[in-house]
This record gives sequence, structure tokens and C-alpha cells, in this order.
Amino acid sequence: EVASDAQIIFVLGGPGSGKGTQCDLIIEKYGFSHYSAGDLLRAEVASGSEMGKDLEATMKEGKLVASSVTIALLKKAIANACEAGKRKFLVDGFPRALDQAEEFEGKVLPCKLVLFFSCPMKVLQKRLLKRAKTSGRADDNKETIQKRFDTFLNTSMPVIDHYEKLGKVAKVSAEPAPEKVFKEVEKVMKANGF
Ligand code: UP5
Ligand code: MG
Repeated sequence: EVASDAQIIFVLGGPGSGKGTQCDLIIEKYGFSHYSAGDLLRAEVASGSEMGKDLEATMKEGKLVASSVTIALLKKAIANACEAGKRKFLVDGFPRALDQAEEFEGKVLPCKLVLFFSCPMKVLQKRLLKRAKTSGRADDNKETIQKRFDTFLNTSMPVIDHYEKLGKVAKVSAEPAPEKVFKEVEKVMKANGF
């Protein structure tokens, strides 16, 4: 079971905005448990399961997999960590659509904070094309990157707008170097009692 006193931060931002990079830095300093929805999906693909084949095809199109899949993976991971005594969680790259946010909050827990990494798409494209040379990620190619951007702008940005209205969003520019971005993250963490 997910503990009712668990604290969840949604870490959001466009493809390549540095969600994973900043989560690593947050873990080092603040000792959170980190779950990347994308990493959990890629692990499922790598397992070679039948479901993994469908997931791979969806991700290659830059589309969103069914929220029942991501929520089940996240809930299981968070519940296991709660049983091991963990209470602070970074949920990276989820929710990516408004209905996913609502479903997660109903089935798991409301988030305490949304950490939003903002960055122009031009900068993100450059980063992802560079990473494409070594990442081996099936969605790191020019065509899929464009589709990921389209999905982000059309479907995922409304999630940010929704939480902004609730006063839960801390927006940080993801354009400077990682250490500089993290300085701003530290301010946000402090302001939120971490
Ligand atoms: N880098 C990082 N920070 C930098 C900085 N400040 N300055 C310069 N360079 C910087 O970083 C990306 C690259 O940029 C790296 O090379 C890094 O060194 C450099 P990273 O930290 O990996 O950024 P991140 O935001 O984590 O990028 P990622 O590619 O993981 O973002 P996506 O949101 O595209 O990928 P994700 O894994 O979350 O999702 C992949 C796909 O899974 C989705 O497209 C979708 O099909 C599916 N999905 C769902 O369907 N549902 C979900 O809930 C989640 C995923
Ligand atoms: Mg990532």
C-alpha cells in the first residue's frame, strides 16, 4: 500500500528538458526515491514481454501509452518503497495528460508539488539529437522527437496549466547548465520545506 503520509513531487518538462538529470541531483542531496515513467516503460520493453512490444510501438510514435499501464507500474513501485520505509518520491515524466493526473491522484495520492522544467523546443531538439548518437533510445531520432514535442505541447502542457491554477507549480528554467539549474531547484526545495 502507498502510505498516506508519502510526499510526491511530479517532475515535468518537455522531452530532453533534464528531468532525469535533475532527479539524480535531487536524490544525491535530498534522498528521494525516483521513478521515471519512461524508464519503467523501457524496462518493460527490454523484458521482451508481449505488452512490451505494444509499448515500444507507441513510444516510437511519440504517443502516450494507456494510463492504466503507467499508473500500475508507478503505484507498485511506490507501494513497495513505502513498505521499505520510504516516504519521499520523485515521479519523473508523469502525468502527461490531464486525465492521467486525475486518475493518479484518485488511485495513488495527490502530489505535493510540480517541478516544471521550462525550455525552448529548439534547445531541447539540439540536446536530444546530440544524445541520439549514444543513447540507443528508439525514440531519439528527428522524426520521433518532433512527435514527442507535439504530444508535449498539445496534451501535456494542460497538466501544467491545471496545477498552476492550484498553486502547485514551481517553474525552473532548464536552459542553463545542469549545476545552475540545480541551484534554482535547491531554492524551490527549501521553499517547500525539504
Ligand atoms: N542535458 C540535461 N540537462 C542539461 C542542461 N541543463 N544543459 C545541457 N544539456 C543537458 O537530458 C536529456 C539530454 O540533455 C541528456 O543528454 C542530458 O545530458 C542533456 P535528460 O535528463 O535525459 O532529460 P529528460 O527530460 O529526462 O529527457 P527524456 O528524453 O527522458 O524525456 P521524455 O519526456 O521525452 O522521455 P520519457 O522517458 O519521460 O518518455 C518517453 C516516452 O515514453 C514518451 O514519449 C511516451 O511515449 C512514453 N511515456 C508515456 O506514454 N507515459 C508516461 O507517463 C511516460 C512516458
Ligand atoms: Mg528522462
